[in-house]
Amino acid sequence: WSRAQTPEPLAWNGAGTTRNLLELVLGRCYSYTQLVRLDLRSKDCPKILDAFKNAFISKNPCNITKEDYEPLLDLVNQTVPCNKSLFWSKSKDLAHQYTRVQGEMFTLEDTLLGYLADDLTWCGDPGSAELNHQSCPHWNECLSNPGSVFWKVISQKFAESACGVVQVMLNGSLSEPFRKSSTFGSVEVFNLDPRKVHTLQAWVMHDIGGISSDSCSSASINELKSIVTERNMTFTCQNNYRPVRFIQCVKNPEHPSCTSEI
Ligand code: N1C
Repeated sequence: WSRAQTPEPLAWNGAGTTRNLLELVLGRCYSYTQLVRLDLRSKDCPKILDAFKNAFISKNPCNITKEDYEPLLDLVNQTVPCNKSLFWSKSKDLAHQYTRVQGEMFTLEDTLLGYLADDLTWCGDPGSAELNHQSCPHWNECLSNPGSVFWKVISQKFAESACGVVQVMLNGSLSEPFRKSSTFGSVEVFNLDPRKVHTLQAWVMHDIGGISSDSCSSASINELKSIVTERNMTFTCQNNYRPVRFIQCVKNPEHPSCTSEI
């Protein structure tokens, strides 16, 4: 075989496709549908894997569109019960720890699509039907890459389908707990449907041991409040929502905020 018959894939600045990507996605699909959420046990995992692959295989990884993922979204088509959606921004680990213990609420990664892709990287190459394990576009190279488009489109669907009271966990240890450029600030807030969602409750969590401040009255949270109220939904905010604080306290049981009511 000469070199010319196995051309190098396009080179990008981001990490390449995760090793064993397809096995991981198929395994996660079986794990989710047969062990985690039995209400989805009739889903066809090999078909879901195929729709996932077809979204980006043999395509330029800077030209992926929302439409590329439509067949996958149509196959999965999962809804979250009203009052059970938990959005987050810059607080992923804590949000996941909370839903694991709480048991009834869903972050996007507690739905099948988010579960399949969490922490994975994937892209193909226009010149071949292979995955590119060498490199994938970094978001600063192009926004229409397989990962960014995927998270954007599934975040949009997740927000569109929310109903009742919805929650968002924000990171109060950052100077801007709410950022308009985040997925939560740019996609999710604007895709909540005010005819279905009447209230957005923000939980602003501060790291234990960091400086404690009243983030709910900060300029950043006020910006979120304006967006939500202008969209005809009620906004509420709590610093250090206690059920989530208890989870943080597992690692810091002696901290004053864990031993008293404050
Ligand atoms: O940009 P963010 O957070 O505000 O996005 C979080 C927000 C959540 O409410 C989720 O529903 O948007 C959804 N979401 C994910 O679930 C998700 N899992 C993994 C958005 N992005 C997600 N990722 C990856 O983390 C993805 O690569 C994206 O760029 C980051 C966003 O993290 P963030 O800035 O803390």
